[in-house]
Amino acid sequence: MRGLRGLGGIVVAIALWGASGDASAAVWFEDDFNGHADDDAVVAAGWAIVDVNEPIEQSTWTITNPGARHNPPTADGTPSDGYFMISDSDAQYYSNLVDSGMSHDLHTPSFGTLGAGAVWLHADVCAQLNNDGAAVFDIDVSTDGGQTWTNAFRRVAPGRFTWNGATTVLPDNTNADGYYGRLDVDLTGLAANHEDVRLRVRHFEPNQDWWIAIDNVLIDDVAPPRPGWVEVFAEDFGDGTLGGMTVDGLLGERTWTTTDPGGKYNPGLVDTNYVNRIGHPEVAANFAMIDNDGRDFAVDDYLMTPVLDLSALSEVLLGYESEGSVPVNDEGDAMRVLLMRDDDANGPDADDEILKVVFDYSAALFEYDEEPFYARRLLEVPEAAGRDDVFFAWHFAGADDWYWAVDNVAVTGKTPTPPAPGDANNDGGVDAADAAIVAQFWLKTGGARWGEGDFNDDGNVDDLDLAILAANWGAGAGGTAVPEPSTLVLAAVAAALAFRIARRRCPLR
Ligand SMILES: [Ca+2]
Ligand SMILES: [Ca+2]
Ligand SMILES: [Ca+2]
Ligand SMILES: [Ca+2]
Repeated sequence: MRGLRGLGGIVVAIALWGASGDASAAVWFEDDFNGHADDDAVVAAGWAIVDVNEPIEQSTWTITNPGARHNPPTADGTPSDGYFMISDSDAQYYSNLVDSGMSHDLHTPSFGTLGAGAVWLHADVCAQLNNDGAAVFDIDVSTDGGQTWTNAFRRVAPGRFTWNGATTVLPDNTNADGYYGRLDVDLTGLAANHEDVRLRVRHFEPNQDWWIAIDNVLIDDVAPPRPGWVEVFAEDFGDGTLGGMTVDGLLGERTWTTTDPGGKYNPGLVDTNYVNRIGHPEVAANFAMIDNDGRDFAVDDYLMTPVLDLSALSEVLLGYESEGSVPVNDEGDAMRVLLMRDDDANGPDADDEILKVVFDYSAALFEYDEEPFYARRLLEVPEAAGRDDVFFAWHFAGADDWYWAVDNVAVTGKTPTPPAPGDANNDGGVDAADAAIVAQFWLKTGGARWGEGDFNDDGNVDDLDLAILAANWGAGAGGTAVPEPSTLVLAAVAAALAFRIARRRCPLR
């Protein structure tokens, strides 16, 4: 059990908070592949193309794009440019064996990270694994010249067990589904401060399972964006309704709903076209979903936030969880996230003006629409800052095109002047109301926001944030410290500790 950190922890926490977003980047390695004319040039640049355990498939990594795929998606889903690397299981005619260890690997050149405080991998990735396939997408790290490797990121085809009978590297509710878009992986714990670091990208045991494509590999010390400290809108569908969101479009039998009309959610279950990631392990399916699977008529429907007042914000960030398969078969198919303007001032509707396609899922896929992708996204939307007439929409159009599930929508932002550290509710003071917020979200891990008490921007609400709260108790509100701050700090700490103890009596969820 971790105890409260002492004064040293408080100092470290404040230093971490103050350091976010200002230092210049250290780049440890980068390659956009555009300078390599062929595979020999890729290898000459220090990359290694390695087939492990004598694969049957001919899915060796190559820059020649034998299946003529689109470039992998960048941060807004649109394709990257120039050359990229791909392991294409669908562009050849054989099948590897499950549990054989057969793998198609791509090793980066060796690079050093001495002095690194943080190491992040950023890359544009389409890992289309196949819903009923067996493929695994791994990113591993070695700091000993490739002698040993440790896994840093994993995705597993959801049908690897149920359809292919694999007994190793099994899919579960934390690793199933493919990945589509800019990928950010924190390698700090595995790769920081070493002389000789290599990554390997694995297409492990593909079984005629589409492909993995990667471009714009960048390894630096810059963390991806974090939510802003101003919480404008949040919806987790926790009460089983669409809550603050509305729907417009064709509004047929299968539009956006929280009722899981196709029965795609079973807690703990992983299968080919189920909701494998979002919601688990909740008993009820509390997310929004449009499910057109097996329904041979059109949907063209929008899930929309309210009109948002972002006029005081200099930065706007849209966060959401997404799981589904992309309709790409027919003209008019769409799966995209939009910034829209309520141009007729009557509230959000499907006919309002599209200001920006924030993320487009169909721009960089080749074909086929039943392979599920999962991501928790946080997208910067500068076009929304300063406006009071905009809303966000999730637009899905197609016919008999599987499903899209969306959860944990959060629109956050930043004001030109940040609030006092610890001011969770951004009301100008650090006080009992903020302590109550920290207590409410205590020990939340992954995806926590400032408005939930994550003051050091690491996505978690824990001792470090409590230390920041305590160190700034009474700050703000004109700079007037409340009387006897030490007493109130003790009260806040006691409240949080009591909450933690209560939580630990229950099984961790
Ligand atoms: Ca490129
Ligand atoms: Ca309108
Ligand atoms: Ca406050
Ligand atoms: Ca934190």
